[in-house]
Amino acid sequence: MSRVEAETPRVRLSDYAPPDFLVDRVALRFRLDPGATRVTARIAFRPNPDRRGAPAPRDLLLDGRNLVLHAARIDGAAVPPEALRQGPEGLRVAAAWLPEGDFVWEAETEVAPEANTALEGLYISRGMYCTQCEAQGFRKITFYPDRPDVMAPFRVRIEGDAPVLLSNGNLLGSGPGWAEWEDPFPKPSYLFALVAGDLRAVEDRFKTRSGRDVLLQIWVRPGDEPRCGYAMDALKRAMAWDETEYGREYDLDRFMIVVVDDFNAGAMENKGLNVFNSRYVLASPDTATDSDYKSIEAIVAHEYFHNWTGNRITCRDWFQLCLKEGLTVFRDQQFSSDQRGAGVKRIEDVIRLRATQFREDASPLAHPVRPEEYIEINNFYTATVYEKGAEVIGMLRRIVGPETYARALDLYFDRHDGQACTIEDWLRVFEDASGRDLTQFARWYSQAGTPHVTARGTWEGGLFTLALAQSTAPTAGQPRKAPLLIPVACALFDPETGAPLTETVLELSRERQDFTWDLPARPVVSLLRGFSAPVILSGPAGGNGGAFLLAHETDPFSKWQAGRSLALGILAKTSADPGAAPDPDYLAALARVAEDPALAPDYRALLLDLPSLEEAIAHLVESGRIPDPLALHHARRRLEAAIADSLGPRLRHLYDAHGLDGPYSPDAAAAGHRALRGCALALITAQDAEAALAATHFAAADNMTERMAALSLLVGRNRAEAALAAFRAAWRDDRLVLDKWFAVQAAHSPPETAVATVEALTRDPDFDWQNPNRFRALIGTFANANLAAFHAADGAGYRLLADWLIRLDPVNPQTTARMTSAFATWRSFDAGRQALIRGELRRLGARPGLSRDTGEMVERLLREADG
Ligand code: B3K
Ligand code: ZN
Repeated sequence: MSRVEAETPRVRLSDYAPPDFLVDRVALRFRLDPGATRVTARIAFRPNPDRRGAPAPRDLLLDGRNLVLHAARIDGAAVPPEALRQGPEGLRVAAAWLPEGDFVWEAETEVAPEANTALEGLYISRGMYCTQCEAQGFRKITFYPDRPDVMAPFRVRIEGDAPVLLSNGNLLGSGPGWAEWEDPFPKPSYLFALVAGDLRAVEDRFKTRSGRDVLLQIWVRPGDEPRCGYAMDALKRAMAWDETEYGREYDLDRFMIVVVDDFNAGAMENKGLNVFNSRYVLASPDTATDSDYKSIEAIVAHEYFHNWTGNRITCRDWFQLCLKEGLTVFRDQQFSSDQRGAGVKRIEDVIRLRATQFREDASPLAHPVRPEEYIEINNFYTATVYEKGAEVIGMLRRIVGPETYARALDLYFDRHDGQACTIEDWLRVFEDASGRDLTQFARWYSQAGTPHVTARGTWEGGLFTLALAQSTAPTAGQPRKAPLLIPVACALFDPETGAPLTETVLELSRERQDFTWDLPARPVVSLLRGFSAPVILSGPAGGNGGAFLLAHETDPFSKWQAGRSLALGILAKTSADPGAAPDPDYLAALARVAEDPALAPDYRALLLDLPSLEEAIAHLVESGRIPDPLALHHARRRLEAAIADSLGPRLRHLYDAHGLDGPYSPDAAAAGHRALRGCALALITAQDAEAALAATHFAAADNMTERMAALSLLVGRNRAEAALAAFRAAWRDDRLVLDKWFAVQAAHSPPETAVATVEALTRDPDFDWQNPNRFRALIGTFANANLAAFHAADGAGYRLLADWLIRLDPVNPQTTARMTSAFATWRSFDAGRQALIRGELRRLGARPGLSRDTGEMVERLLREADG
């Protein structure tokens, strides 16, 4: 069956073939109407010279879904019906009807944006027209070779009643009811965008270093203008940073961001016209938390950075997604690290990597950074492609060094500007810049699963030997794994003085490898400093678990990891044995760091923060045990209380010392004080006698960060009734804040009552479940952030999620499919829970008319168990 005829084709990397036809230019005309928008597309095609040898005849295959075709012409002449074959996936124009060389295809199609609840293609969000084309939404707008290796300049005319009509590129002209745009840079269709509505612009300007004056606009609904300041500031900082750090300048006369309320993703990097989920732009001290501000900065930068890594140089096919996403995440991490401090940023990135990507790698959803097949590509916008993709680049930079990395990137931009590229192109640039053979390193892109590295140290006769070994467990479709090239940053410490004796990066390339040093005494070893590779480290010499390292390590990540490992060990032990006392060395070390003025407040907050339940579960699973989420939840509570006991009055001192006077500022330093104070508050109120402080804190808070910190504690301690009512009354009309009101209850309600609370909230008149932000705030937060409740032994949590996925799937397959991943870890639990989850997955999978997005996810989730 051909691509356009098959219902659910499985697409394989190995089947890649270049397009038969290239596009020289595209002209689109939209006549907007909610129920019947007319799209006229004029597309200049040219046979691809690279396909000259390919077997004839070459039909013209155009992707297209849910389109009504009104007219089709080639070089101005109507195409007869017998020349066309339309299927659910597109249109085939028989080769016999095509001219020999270049030709212009013209089609008039009709779509119904108001009926488009999937939020892919052209849709309407609260009265505003909006598009989302990545990965394959353009085919829901017009017939087109909707693949990223077909790049063309676009000209767009929009006609409609809306006062503001926007598309990519530079504005050619506008008048009442129309506007014309031109994007001179050849781009793939997934970067096309159109927005129309009653919008207002917040404007600023940026002068590039070569002197180009760029108009910056953030388009919002009337009334939201005062909440764009931070995003605009972040944008200007990102533009300047990309010039100084990567030598990349902006290339159009204007850069626009549009804010929409209904959006499946966080944001989208359409050329010159980024579209953002409102939660990643709109912020004021009263409505956004420090963590919201941090995300806004990172995502605004990420989408802007795509202009070079993604748009100017794009992906040849969707298997190469990490080429743009891994690199752009790496770049946004570097940016945030420069803006806010490297140590804390690295730790936050590792926490996220472990919670999302390690979790995925340990599940039936494991796939390589460059996947090899898919049914629905939207299912592969994953932590593996994004976060592990970024880690792979970080390792590459470590291996070749920062100077060579910079030269390789210059070469990448010079060599590939305007092209659609592959991972092979990317790695070749590094080979050329460094002179190294990266054949083994390339396995990071093709081999799924998180490697386990074990370490053993022996000291004998003045010789210290570190024996490292690596292995990666089988994953779906990959029963046997080859050794990877793993950079292991390492330091050896003098056990007496605590001073580092040596600091180096070991390259572990074989299954087992010894490294030796002449040393007069046995050193203390710290491995994986800076988290130099995305691996799970264990073993006596490599556990980084000692109070010694918590005291003496100078690498911020490894110092933090030392404390984290101790905490995880305690949780594992005390969840199985509730009477066991936490390790006094750990408590003593924590008391020291809590008060160490040499450590920045945000870093101290991370040191004091306990591992999440998710992390504690993963730790047990990694060491071959079956986790009991509820027991771990209680163990975590007991450990909080024990820390509070042990720190005693120091906590109150921290709480008082880190209160800030004056107006709220979202900068990292101020946020650090709030984070440390929030940590102290959580520990203080872990003691029943002090619980009232949370209510006092809530009442006194003059910003959303402190308000939410207190509210989550009150909800967790079942004392939130009054605060929740006050919060809701104050923010009734603010959608983003109301999302927080739903989310805080979903995340923090105690396990005994959470399912009932969430069920009651689904009946709340403000539970607008078709809005992805609201659905994620309640259902997604419950399933991903309240694990003790979600994993309730009677299966009520699982049933609740499955019921809502069944309801959402026909409306919004993408958001549904994504949320099935809450079930990903199901095989880690006991037989009872496994049977319950399997039952829910089968119930979901058996729904008549299930979307291909969700169908593929359910199939992958069940595959190992059901063969
Ligand atoms: N490239 C978009 C993600 C699109 C999601 C498609 N399902 C945002 C980003 O990564 O920058
Ligand atoms: Zn991206």
